[in-house]
Amino acid sequence: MTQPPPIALTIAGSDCSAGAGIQADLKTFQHFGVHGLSAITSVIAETPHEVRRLEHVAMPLLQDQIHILLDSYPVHAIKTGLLPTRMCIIALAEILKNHDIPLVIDPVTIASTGNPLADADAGSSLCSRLLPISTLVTPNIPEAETILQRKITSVSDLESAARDISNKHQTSCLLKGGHLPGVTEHVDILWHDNTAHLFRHPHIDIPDGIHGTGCTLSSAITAGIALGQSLENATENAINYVQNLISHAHTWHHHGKTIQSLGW
Ligand code: PXL
Repeated sequence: MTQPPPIALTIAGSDCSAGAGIQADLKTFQHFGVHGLSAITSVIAETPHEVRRLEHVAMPLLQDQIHILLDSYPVHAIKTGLLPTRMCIIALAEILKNHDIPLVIDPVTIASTGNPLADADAGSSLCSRLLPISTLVTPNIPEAETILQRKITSVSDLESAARDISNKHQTSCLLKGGHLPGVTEHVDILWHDNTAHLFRHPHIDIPDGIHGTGCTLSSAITAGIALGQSLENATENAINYVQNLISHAHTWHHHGKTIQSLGW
């Protein structure tokens, strides 16, 4: 009899254009040979260029999606994407603290268009309730600046910020350096077990029409954890995967406009 694949659960928003959110997470799990499950927090009518409407799923329905999955499947790793409200974060923390499952948090609050997706007060609950029970948090620079309430402007700032987030919130931190201006090489820093691990990769221009790189990176790491990889190996594999998807991005022409996606 063949071994069944390990299972990963994503708890995130639905992006109908399927470049980010739940849809990106499930495609990523599939790529790595991990069986994906999903619990939807919000439904968003959007493309990479526009967020038109968003509605949050009622709390009992969100709770039941997670309860029925955790009752029924041996889940090996969980990731969270868009957690839009304080109540949603508190409810999730209450459920997850009773389970000993590795948890990866992508602290997303805005779409890549800049539109807010989460309530303004969600971030502080994420830090106080969810980060302390997580295995890894994966902020980009703006998200890390919000968590720490200070500016990050250099590679040495990146390292101290990853360390401080990790120490302050009792978790490991992968701080993505892609937003540092004027560099030809990017550095992502994983602060884990009191050590900085640096991942360097060449700058690739990310076209405006691409979204979902953050969702994809964190779900690829979650897949690696579900497969039993170390955090360092899972991170390295995930970064390579996302770099490859960016360099193979697709472009379509429709109604006189262009629309793009990662190169799934
Ligand atoms: O890229 C961040 C993100 C996360 N989750 C959902 C999204 C987006 C961006 O558009 O739609 C559901």
